[in-house]
Amino acid sequence: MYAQMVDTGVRSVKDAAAMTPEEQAFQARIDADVKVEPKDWMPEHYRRTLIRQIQQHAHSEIVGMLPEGNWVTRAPTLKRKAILMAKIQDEGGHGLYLYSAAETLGVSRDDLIADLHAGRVKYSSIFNYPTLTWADIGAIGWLVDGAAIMNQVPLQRTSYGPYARAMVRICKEESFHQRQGYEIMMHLAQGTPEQKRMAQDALDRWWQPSLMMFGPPDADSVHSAQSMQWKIKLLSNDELRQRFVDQTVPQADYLGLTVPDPQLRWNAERGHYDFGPIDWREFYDVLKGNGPCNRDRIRTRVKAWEDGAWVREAAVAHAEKRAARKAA
Ligand code: FAQ
Repeated sequence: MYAQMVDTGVRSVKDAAAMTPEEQAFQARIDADVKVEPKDWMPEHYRRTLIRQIQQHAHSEIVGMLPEGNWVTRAPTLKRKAILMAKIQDEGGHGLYLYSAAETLGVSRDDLIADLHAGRVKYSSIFNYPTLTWADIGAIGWLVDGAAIMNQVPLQRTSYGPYARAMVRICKEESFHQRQGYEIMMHLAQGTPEQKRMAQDALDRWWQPSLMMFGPPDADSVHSAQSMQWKIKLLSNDELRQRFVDQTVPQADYLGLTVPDPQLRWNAERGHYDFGPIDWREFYDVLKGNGPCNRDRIRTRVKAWEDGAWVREAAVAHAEKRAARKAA
């Protein structure tokens, strides 16, 4: 179902001697932490890498609304329902900032969305798993938003100005989302034995997919070397994954829940948790479109897009009328 739309064409980084004078000047600005802005000259590969990453990120926010949307009508209380709806709206807003950031690179939002719907571009693997119980909503906030923040806080310093600035508000909101998820888990973990079992079951199912969110191991990450040279990415996939494990394991301990990894243990020498192997076959299988929910997610997005056509048409007609009135 997925095919790679944008081949950045870069598999290894160029050293200064192989760069054109323009590329050298560009790299010097990146090295000096000067932000790249839309009208600045940039290497074509830099532009295409950003379009790939930002659109994948935007699509993830929008598709990420679906697993949670599944629980709006079944949230256990009115307060939980209101909080969940606000969170889902925030994710929609994040998608919109990110599509806007991508548009500054000369692509149209309609084209990006058409590529998502045709299965030509990726969105985060995590959103192809189902939300089976209310505890999954807690686990998404705690683990998925937790992983998203771990990755996105450094992106506030990414080299492309519009992307970095979009991240500032997104990170603030994601950190609220993470806390609301943890609070749901806390209630369940301190609730009846059945509620605690639900919380443990959600952790069991969401742990590995959350670790996969950070992308393949560094040795298999095709884009990392170039993206880090350009400061599109500030930290590597494995580095962020380790930070996430180190931060999250004590939180699970506090909840009285068990991280589903028999090899997990504190390594005093490294000052980090060691953890067991990740099932990368499952990750690549989900990327190929074979996760439990891939087909359903795209079908739902396409339907929402088609059902919303009249709203977009009405908004354009209204904008045209206003512009004509102003010109008259
Ligand atoms: N899922 O060479 P790398 C959220 C692909 S937002 C699917 O390491 P890169 C909010 C990768 O695209 C979550 N595909 O790639 C929320 C590449 O394929 P390509 C999204 C993945 O770009 C919370 C190939 O594997 N966040 O959750 C994944 O250097 C709750 C090789 O990988 C972002 O997008 C994956 N997990 O590093 C919403 C953050 N990982 O394109 C609702 C920005 C890798 O060549 C509820 N993105 N791939 O065909 C990034 O930081 C990076 O793009 C990485 C991947 C770290 C995701």
